[in-house]
Order: sequence, then structure tokens, then C-alpha cells
Amino acid sequence: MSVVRLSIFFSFILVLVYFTRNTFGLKRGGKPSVSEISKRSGSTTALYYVDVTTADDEWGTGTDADVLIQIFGVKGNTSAVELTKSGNLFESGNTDRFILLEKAVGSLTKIGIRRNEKGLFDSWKLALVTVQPAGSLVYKFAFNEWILPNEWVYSYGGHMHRKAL
Ligand SMILES: [Ca+2]
Ligand SMILES: [Ca+2]
Repeated sequence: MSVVRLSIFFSFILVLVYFTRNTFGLKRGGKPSVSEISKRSGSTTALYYVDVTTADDEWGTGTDADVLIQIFGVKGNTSAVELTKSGNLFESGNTDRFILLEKAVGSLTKIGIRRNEKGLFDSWKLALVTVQPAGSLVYKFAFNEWILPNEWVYSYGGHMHRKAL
């Protein structure tokens, strides 16, 4: 075999490998990865520091229910995500911090909070939620109300506070 023939042969093999991989990649692709989705929709993700303060001014303010949050901004909204981690969350007077990696929504406009009826005495009085997108302002959402089960409660507060982390 001449050098030219040999290089053509190897080029052919390379092209074959390339197409085979692509074909298998497509066949295999059940769920696209997060980065693939981000690229496709042109959106980016952001880190959110969420601090949830349960009221302590009445009896039974704490809860063991599951709590969801949804963050709204000028560029859209995150999905509804559960605020969860280990430990006894949402107890009277406590502030629980959660770190979420969600869609970047720009300047925040409002948040939604929702709980279910899990646990004994699931009633929950929520004082306040602050949300800080990483590297951004802290947005303060006042509630100071009993959160009824299985319905979204929104706060448009959003008083901005600069806060050194
Ligand atoms: Ca609890
Ligand atoms: Ca309670």
C-alpha cells in the first residue's frame, strides 16, 4: 500500500467511527443532560441561597410538612422545587438555609410557597423567606401568615438588601 492509499484508508476509518458514535449517541439518548437542555433553550442556571424563617409568635408555628418553593423573575421562573435537607426543618423560630441550583430568572419579582399536610400538627406559620441569587442582592419576601395546605401562597415583597456574605 502506498502512503496515499494508507492515509485515505485511515481517513475512511475515522469518518466511519465518527458516524457510528453519533448514531449510537442518538439511539442511546433517553434523557438529555442538564447542560444539553441549557444549551438548547439558551438559558443558564443560577445558585440560590434560600433562608426560610418560621414564625415563633404563636403556638404550633412549626411543621414537618414538605415545602415547595417557586422563584419568579423578569426572565421567567424556576420549576417548583422542594426545600429539603437532613434534620428537623421549619421549627418555631428557626431559619433553615437551602441552596438551590435552578434556572437563572434575572431580577426577582415574587416567590411562591406551598406545603402539604405531612406530619402531626402540620399547620405552619411562615415569617419570612430571603432569596439571594449567588453574587446578587438579597431579596426579602415577607409572609407572616399561616400557610394553608396544598395551595400556593405568593409574596411580592422583594425589598432588596445588600448583604455581605
Ligand atoms: Ca419540622
Ligand atoms: Ca404546626
